[in-house]
Amino acid sequence: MGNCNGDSSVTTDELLAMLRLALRGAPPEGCDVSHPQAVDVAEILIAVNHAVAGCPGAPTLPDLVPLGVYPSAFVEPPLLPPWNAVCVANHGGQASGPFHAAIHWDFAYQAPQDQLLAFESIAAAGQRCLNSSGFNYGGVELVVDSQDEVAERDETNNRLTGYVPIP
Ligand SMILES: [Ca+2]
Ligand SMILES: [Ca+2]
Repeated sequence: MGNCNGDSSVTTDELLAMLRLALRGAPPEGCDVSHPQAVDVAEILIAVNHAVAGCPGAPTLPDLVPLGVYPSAFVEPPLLPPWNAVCVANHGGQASGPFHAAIHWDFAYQAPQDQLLAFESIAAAGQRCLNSSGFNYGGVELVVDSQDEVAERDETNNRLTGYVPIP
């Protein structure tokens, strides 16, 4: 809707062409209009929404989301050695490319500890678990793409806090 040249995006020019069509009833250049009389305000609003949000089916950015930190024996398939599995999903429409995830441990029994894990690319709608180095339990904060290497659809959902229990 409103996308005249098939490039999966709606430009201002295409919106203006729709407005002209609505006002004059004449199809704009470059548009294959199958219902020349039928452009109305509702259709223009849909086109405006597409211009703002992107057309349905258009390629979207990756979106990394932290799933959790678990004892490695609890993920499927289990990771060895039995340390902590750090699991991340990509809810976006494109592979993420490589990125880093930062883990901050808040222990009751020793000084806090920070770890940085290097992830390989995660496919669109995929997920991946990496083994951390060493087994820890306690409060944990996981931040995916902590070094801002991936442009994401949503940059606000990259942080998760949790607690890894003593197994
Ligand atoms: Ca994200
Ligand atoms: Ca990012």
